[in-house]
Amino acid sequence: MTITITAFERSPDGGKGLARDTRVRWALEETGRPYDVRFVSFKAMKEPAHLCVHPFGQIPTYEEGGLCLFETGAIVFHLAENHAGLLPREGDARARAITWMFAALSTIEPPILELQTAMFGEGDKPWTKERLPLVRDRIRQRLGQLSDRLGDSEWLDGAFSAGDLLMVSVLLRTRPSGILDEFPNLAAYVARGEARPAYQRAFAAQLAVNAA
Ligand SMILES: N[C@@H](CCC(=O)N[C@@H](CS)C(=O)NCC(=O)O)C(=O)O
Repeated sequence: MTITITAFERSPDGGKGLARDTRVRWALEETGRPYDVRFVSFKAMKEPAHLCVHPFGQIPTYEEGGLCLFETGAIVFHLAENHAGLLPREGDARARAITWMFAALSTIEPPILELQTAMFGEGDKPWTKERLPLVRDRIRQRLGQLSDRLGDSEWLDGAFSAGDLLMVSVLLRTRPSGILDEFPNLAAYVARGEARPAYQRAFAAQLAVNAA
């Protein structure tokens, strides 16, 4: 069955791979699934045809036969559940890898998004100057805790998993702020993720569209 995802017609990051279709492309590449991409404009994302697939008018979405999914966590989980390569088979190890998926999206990503909102969405507000250091410190606190847990390990819990895929994807968003480089083991962890051939293919595919 053909898999179709949606992505920005033109990503605001110009192809740095920070738009969330990249993590879905990466999961598709890790699991060896071919896929098509339907590109949508910001305007089209808010129109009824797209809102049928994504109630919040965002990308990415995932369609396969009659199945329509949104939310990158759910899409990556769906792929990991149904194809080898992203979740351990053994029950406890699998549960721990899923825990890291949730940690990436519900503990690490929120303060990172807060910084983006503070800088780009509300950068002209009078409180921004005072707010930014607080938000940056909230990211530092979480990255410090993650750094302590990762230590010298290659991946978060044994072999590379969907937990690492989402964590690396989320951490990549801190790179422009410079905060990632304050934690050398996390910066190296992200670089290991980026070096994976599946990531390289995913990155190149989105770059080809956005750099064109
Ligand atoms: N929690 C959602 C977030 C999706 C999201 O924020 N997508 C962004 C692109 S990376 C988007 O569509 N932004 C445009 C908008 O919200 O209007 C997920 O993980 O899929």
